[in-house]
Amino acid sequence: MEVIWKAKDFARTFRNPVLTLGNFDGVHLGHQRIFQRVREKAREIGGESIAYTFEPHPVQMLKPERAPFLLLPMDERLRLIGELGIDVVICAPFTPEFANQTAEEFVRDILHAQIGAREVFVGQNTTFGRGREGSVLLLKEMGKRFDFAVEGVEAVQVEGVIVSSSRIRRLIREGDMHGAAKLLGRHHLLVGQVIHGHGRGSKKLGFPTANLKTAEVLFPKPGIYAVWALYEGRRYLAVANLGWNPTFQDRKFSIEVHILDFQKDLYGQNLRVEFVERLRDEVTFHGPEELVVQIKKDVEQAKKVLRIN
Ligand code: RBF
Ligand code: MG
Repeated sequence: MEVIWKAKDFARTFRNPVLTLGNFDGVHLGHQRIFQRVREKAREIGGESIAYTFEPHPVQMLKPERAPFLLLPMDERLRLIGELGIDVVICAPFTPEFANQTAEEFVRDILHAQIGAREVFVGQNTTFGRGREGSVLLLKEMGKRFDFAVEGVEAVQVEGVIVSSSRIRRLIREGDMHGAAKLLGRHHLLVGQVIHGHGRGSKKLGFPTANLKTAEVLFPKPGIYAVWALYEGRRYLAVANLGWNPTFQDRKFSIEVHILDFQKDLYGQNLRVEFVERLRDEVTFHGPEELVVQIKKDVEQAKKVLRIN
């Protein structure tokens, strides 16, 4: 997959471009359906499939105080879009000037003049342009003028629930990882670099943990989780603790992962963590012995959960 980090004026021309437009935070089942339609149409007309997206997320620029924590950092979003078979992602720097374009200017100058879109697929509720004035309806009208076809793709429903990034965020904040996974079509993921913690896990408890430094994304509700740790293309059974280690009065929030049957030193390495199930709240124990008894139980429970997930 090719990534173009420019709003317009890219040198590249496209063959029969089939395009979609959006933020795609989470790359959830709804987005996946749109990408699938784009890919099918591109194959049908011998065109290139293109996703047009923005960085940073528009609300981060327009209303930073109201911006949600995102489900995925940009590089992960791109990786997932690539895995879904999209040929080109155009990632427009979302500047004040860019945000100030009217919806008509955006369609005329970028979708039509710059890209030469043949077909455009968007979610039914997509908005774009200054003040979010542009809609599917406007796209359809302008498509007649500039000779491209527009299709509003219906939202995906799972068990009667409409898949949306905001609903998924809510489930993750509540610790409902199975609920979130149903709408994402995959487990919620945190990616980070392993940094130095206290060294207490290995020395004092016999449960070494990799402490993660992540991008500013949405964290699941604090607590203990059964997780998959992904490292160098392999999946390992693991448990994670998101919290403050109250037993040791740490006060600082940390994300720690204990990988089962794993000895390697991971400092400085990148680790991906898939959250499968929340096991319990973090508890203040009377001392390390009590905590160790509980961690052993957590490990056993995580094994059960992960064997079937
Ligand atoms: N610390 C706590 O203070 N309370 C807990 O309930 C708790 N549960 C944990 C469960 C697991 C599976 C793991 C790996 C760690 C847990 N910890 C908990 C964190 C522990 O205090 C920490 O890993 C060590 O202090 C090293 O930083
Ligand atoms: Mg540690």
